Amino acid sequence: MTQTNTLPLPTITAFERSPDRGRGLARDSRVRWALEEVGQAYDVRLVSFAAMKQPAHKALHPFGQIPTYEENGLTLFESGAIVLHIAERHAGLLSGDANARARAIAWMFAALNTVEPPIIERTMAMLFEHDKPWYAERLTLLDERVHARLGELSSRLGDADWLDGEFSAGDLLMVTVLRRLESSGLLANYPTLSAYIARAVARPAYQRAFAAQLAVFTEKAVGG
Ligand code: GTB
Repeated sequence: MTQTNTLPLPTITAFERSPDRGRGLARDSRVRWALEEVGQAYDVRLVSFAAMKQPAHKALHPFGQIPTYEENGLTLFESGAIVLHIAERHAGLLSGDANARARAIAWMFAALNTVEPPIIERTMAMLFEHDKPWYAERLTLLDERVHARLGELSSRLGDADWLDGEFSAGDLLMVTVLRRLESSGLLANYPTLSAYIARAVARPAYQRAFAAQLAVFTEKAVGG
């Protein structure tokens, strides 16, 4: 008798109802995109805000958030670690050349450690501090910090398509981070970065990932 070894698909978690209303800004999107880039099928378990804080989910994610990733006995949290894991296990997101691979990983850290924090801080201020008397002054400061990073990133990218040679997991994370500014108007001064984002989101893998997360929102909006 022939035995077929069919491993279960990796399973990620995502918002049952994403507050971004299907704009693909929640961090499951970067994991979906990475899986699509490498051609790995996956399952999704949708979780409510309440369920995220329950022990069953906290056993997967100590901070009670999405995304998580489960695969054949391995459970991961932190979107950057999940994308790195996917990139290390499959071809397509990290170069075979050791130095190029190390540089791409540096860009992954840069996206999450250097570019994302001022963007998140600005978003948090807009959400939670807009009624404070010092809000306008603070927003100016936060805008300046974001502009500093965008200017530096734009200069480095120059007229290249991607941050370091071929498209990599570094570009994938950087673009998901930059996309969070799309409605802010701050990208308007950086045509180089806007073109970079446009190039990345035109990738078929991105389009599939975006459509998958949008389908969750549409289904929930229609189905209640
Ligand atoms: N560092 C972690 C990672 O990279 O995985 C951060 C994970 C995280 O912030 N998860 C968020 C979450 O679970 C969802 S992505 N939040 C629920 C909670 O903490 O209780 C962050 C996010 C949320 C909403 C939007 N949006 O509406 O535009 C965008 C991004």
